[in-house]
Amino acid sequence: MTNPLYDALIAPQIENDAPLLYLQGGGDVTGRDFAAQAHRFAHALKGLGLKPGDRLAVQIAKSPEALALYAAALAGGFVFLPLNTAYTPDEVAYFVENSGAALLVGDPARADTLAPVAERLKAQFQTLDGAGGGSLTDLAANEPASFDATPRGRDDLAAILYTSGTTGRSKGAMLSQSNLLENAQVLAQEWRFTDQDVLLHALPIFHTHGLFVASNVSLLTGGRMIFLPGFKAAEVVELLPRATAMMGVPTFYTRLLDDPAFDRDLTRHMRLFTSGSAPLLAETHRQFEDRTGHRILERYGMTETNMSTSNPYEGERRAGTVGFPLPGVELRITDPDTGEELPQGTPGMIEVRGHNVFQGYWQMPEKTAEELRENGFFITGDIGVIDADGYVSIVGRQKDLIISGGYNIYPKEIELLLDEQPGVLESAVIGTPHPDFGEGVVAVIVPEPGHAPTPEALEAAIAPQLARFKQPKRYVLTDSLPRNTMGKVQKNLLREEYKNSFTG
Ligand code: MCA
Ligand code: AMP
Repeated sequence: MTNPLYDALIAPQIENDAPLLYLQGGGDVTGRDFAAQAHRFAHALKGLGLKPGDRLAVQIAKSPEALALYAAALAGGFVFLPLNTAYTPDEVAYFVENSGAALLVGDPARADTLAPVAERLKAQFQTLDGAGGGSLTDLAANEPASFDATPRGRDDLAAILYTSGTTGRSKGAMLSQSNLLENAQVLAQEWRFTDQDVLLHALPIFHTHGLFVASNVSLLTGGRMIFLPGFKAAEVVELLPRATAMMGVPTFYTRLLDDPAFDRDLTRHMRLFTSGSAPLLAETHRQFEDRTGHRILERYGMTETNMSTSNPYEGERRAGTVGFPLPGVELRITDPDTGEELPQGTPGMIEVRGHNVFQGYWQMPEKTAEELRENGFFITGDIGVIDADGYVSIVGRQKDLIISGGYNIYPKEIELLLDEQPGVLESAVIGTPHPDFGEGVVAVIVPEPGHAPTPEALEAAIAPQLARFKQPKRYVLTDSLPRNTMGKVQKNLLREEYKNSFTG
């Protein structure tokens, strides 16, 4: 028996003496060194008692070692569970508890708050910092540089990524070996990735986009990555001349366009820019083409489905659309109320089925049943329409979700915290146009009679529990919330009323 993902992504690096990762400020990591580090980590994890199928939760800065830890999880058959570095210890605790993680790896700078979380939840705790140091690296230091990969089947879980629910807590999307491998193979083919590519990698590696779309595709095709800890426009401008491809969220592209140094010359030898995770404005698409001559290739995906659609590599990349279903993916538009398929040209619920669709939510069979039909179609919560040429456009969302700078923010989670605060009668959290993040979070607060809670007090109260990027960037007080006859808050009216919160 083999280990399909390890065999395809990591094993080819064992004999690779060429650079795999170019690092900021010079220096690089060869494929051989990367594989050796992954193998040493895999031994260390086994030494800690982790068994195949155990969940390995990590909340660590992006670094070559962080990627090697992902590779180690693949090698050992551990289920990789990456977490946003912005999450507070309270947020991390939920993921560790819900997944029953055997080990939490966190930044040493946060050990004083994360170690007690792990201890309370009976998980082990180790550290790894952004420079690659920490207790896990120390443990691994004297381990062998080779490792016999644990056999895995195509349906075995490779990763669990948490995604928030419109109601209730986050759900762990279970992704199998074949979900990840087949999607990477399709993307590599569709986007023409080869071992000649140098991918400028500035995305975080705790989400689908940076880990499975960017890193997996590059590893699969034997290319190299300029591996940056995060996105800084000036740095990207400096490094672009060494790259052939870049993947980004729309905020990357608007920030690049804001930089006067970003021009046609800098991107002359680039062959591909892709965008996803949030809607790319048709206006940004056009400005980008005017400035560089490149048409950004927009694609659409979800944590539960990896990538489902893409604009064509050859052929028209149509602004404002997410292109066609990928090979091996079926996409249909249905009536959100009845589930009946709708005629072409009619907007409705996007449902997808194929190799890319996840295995269900971790230990939440009823949630899985609500969103994954017995016939294999996954109900995305996105409203879309297919035009006469077959291009899919996303025209809205049925789920109450804000996407800010490519991060998903669920209003319910914030409203529940705000509603608990003294002086708050009720609240509604909405997303309104934001020049940098696409959408920005606005909290509309109805105070209790005689109270006027201040933004400062509200912010201070929710900060310990909520990652910074989820916290409202504006608070407004109002007398009452608009409701329909069913008593449901009409957020569309609020979005209209406060639409100039960040752009006015
Ligand atoms: C940072 N801040 C944010 C965000 N990022 N606020 C709202 N939304 C954000 N996305 C806050 C910081 O906490 C800080 O708060 C202030 O904004 C300014 O921070 P700044 O230094 O400008 O931020 P940054 O470090 O430059 O980050 C912006 C970013 C980053 C580069 C756009 O958010 C990012 O890398 N986004 C990519 C997300 C991504 O990979 N999504 C893929 C999900 P203060 O100053 O007040 O303290 S996967 C997915 O969605 C599906 C599957 C798909 O299709 O890909
Ligand atoms: P996540 O739950 O983080 O995986 O986010 C997935 C959601 O991001 C999708 O359900 C869409 O609402 C949104 N999304 C991803 N790509 C695009 C895109 N190209 N255009 C519009 N929305 C997108």
